[in-house]
Amino acid sequence: MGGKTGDFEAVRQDIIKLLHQPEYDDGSAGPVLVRLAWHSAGTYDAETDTGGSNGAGMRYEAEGGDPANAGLQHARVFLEPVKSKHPWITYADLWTLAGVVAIKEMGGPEIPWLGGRTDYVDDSKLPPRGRLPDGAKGADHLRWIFYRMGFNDQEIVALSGAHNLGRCHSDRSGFEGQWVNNPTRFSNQYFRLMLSMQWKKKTLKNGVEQFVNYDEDSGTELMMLPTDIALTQDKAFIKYVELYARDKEAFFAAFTKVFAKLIELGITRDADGNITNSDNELGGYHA
Ligand code: CCH
Repeated sequence: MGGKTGDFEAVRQDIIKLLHQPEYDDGSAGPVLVRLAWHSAGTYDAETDTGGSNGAGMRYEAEGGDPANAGLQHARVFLEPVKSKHPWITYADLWTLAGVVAIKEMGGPEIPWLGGRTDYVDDSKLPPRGRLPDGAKGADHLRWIFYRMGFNDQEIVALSGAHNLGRCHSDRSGFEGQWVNNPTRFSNQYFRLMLSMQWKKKTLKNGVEQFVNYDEDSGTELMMLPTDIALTQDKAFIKYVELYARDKEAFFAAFTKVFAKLIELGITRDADGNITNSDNELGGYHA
């Protein structure tokens, strides 16, 4: 049965139904869907107004084949039945909506989301590769990447809290393991563990360096990327790490705001919420 054009609520319900994936990772498609939403939007460059979620460029090799996007085909495949059932929705809307729905369903905040993104690819706005962050780097790199999108230090830290979800896969990024014990539950545990545990550098068999801590309670080895640890080594960043570690509500409020901003990068709307820089007639539908 096909969905009614513009019925974003029906799409939401079908995304919720596909989150449970017993054979996949930790049993949920949620984390990789959140990463898909983020990478679809995180190519944005404020100065040239290029990149961003409009256009769903990851469908094509130039962007989809960027090594930074390795593994995100799993997320796109999970969503394909939803696209087939609701063919009127654009991929750009579907990917961002799936991220928002997944966060909510995993116990996170309700993030405001508006539809209307286009799948029209404007060749002059195609982002070059290399716009997404490299986990092997440090605070300067994070600022260089996220300032380009128009974020500040507080927003960088809040966004990083998404690493409460999911895991690293050695066959995707080269890093391996999860940040927290329950990687399908959205919380501020990532910040708490970052401060409370002793993180030791470890070189994996593939030569990749990350930080690890063996957790005796659960018998699991948890990990942090060098970019995660960089948040604790920088005077401006650590203030927000400390705030979000002790105040879950403050983190949820900040994350809501900054994720909503992320998925709107490069999109302009009129007062009614209708997109003014897209050729999509669905602009402005609220879900
Ligand atoms: Fe991330 N992230 N991310 N990340 N990320 C990875 C996985 C996830 C960086 C690197 C990595 C954000 C910011 C950064 C998620 C959400 C967000 C992985 C492992 C690397 C590496 C990929 C793999 O091997 O599968 C770096 C560097 C930054 C710099 O800030 C932001 C922002 C968000 C969202 C708001 C999520 C979720 C995952 C888990 C994916 C999964 O498949 O489980």
